[in-house]
Amino acid sequence: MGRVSKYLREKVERGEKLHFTLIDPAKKIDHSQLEKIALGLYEAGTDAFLIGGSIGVAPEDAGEIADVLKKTTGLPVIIFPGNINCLTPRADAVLFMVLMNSLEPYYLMQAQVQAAPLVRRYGLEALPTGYIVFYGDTSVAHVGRIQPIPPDKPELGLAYALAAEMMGYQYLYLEAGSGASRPVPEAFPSIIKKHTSLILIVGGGIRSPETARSLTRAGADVIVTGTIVEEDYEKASNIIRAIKSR
Ligand code: 1GP
Repeated sequence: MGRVSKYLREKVERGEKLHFTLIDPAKKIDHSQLEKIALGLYEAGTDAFLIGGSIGVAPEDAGEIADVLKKTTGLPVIIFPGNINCLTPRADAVLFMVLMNSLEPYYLMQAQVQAAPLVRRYGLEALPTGYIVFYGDTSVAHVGRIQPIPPDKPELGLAYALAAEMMGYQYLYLEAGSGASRPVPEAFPSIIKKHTSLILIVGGGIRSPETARSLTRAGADVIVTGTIVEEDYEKASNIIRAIKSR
């Protein structure tokens, strides 16, 4: 097992709830500000950084951000790729994802085929991840040509989760979409946690400690926040503390 996978799995197996801080390299943050944010969130207890975005990520920006985050905090930096342009050898690992509810063959297997030789060449640790996007009105939904998941059909989410587990993925990311007006419904992590042993990552539209805590109580192992970090990282720190205190 790779170093990042071991780090995450050990925490989950100890019963810890985790938080990932998402930084989108397309949204320019200057380095001193980034250092300040990274340090603040590290002190609040974030467990790793995700870097990536749906549109406009330049690999050199992703690389620079990875360097700053690693130097400032020493935490794992994991690429959360919208496409192969997000790959940089300066990160530690990559969520090696299949966008399971995409209607577009590129996101089902061609992006992965393009990415795999680079992931190997860059020495990135691949974290095998199923990725499901819920709502149709977000950038990721548009770019990924998704078939939305009906929010009142958790059994459909479970079917995706079972398929992911049967295909050997270790992580499942339930995504509302960055900046979504509502998070993933709790019934989804709840039913999936009961019936699979996937590490469950939940993100999109999480803006309050209460929402984060309800989702972890429902079964999420990892909460991701991005937009709130950009808006006011103190608010993100409160979310992290809520997740950790439970
Ligand atoms: C998006 O799940 C992440 O891919 C985070 O979403 O920006 O809404 O926090 P937010």
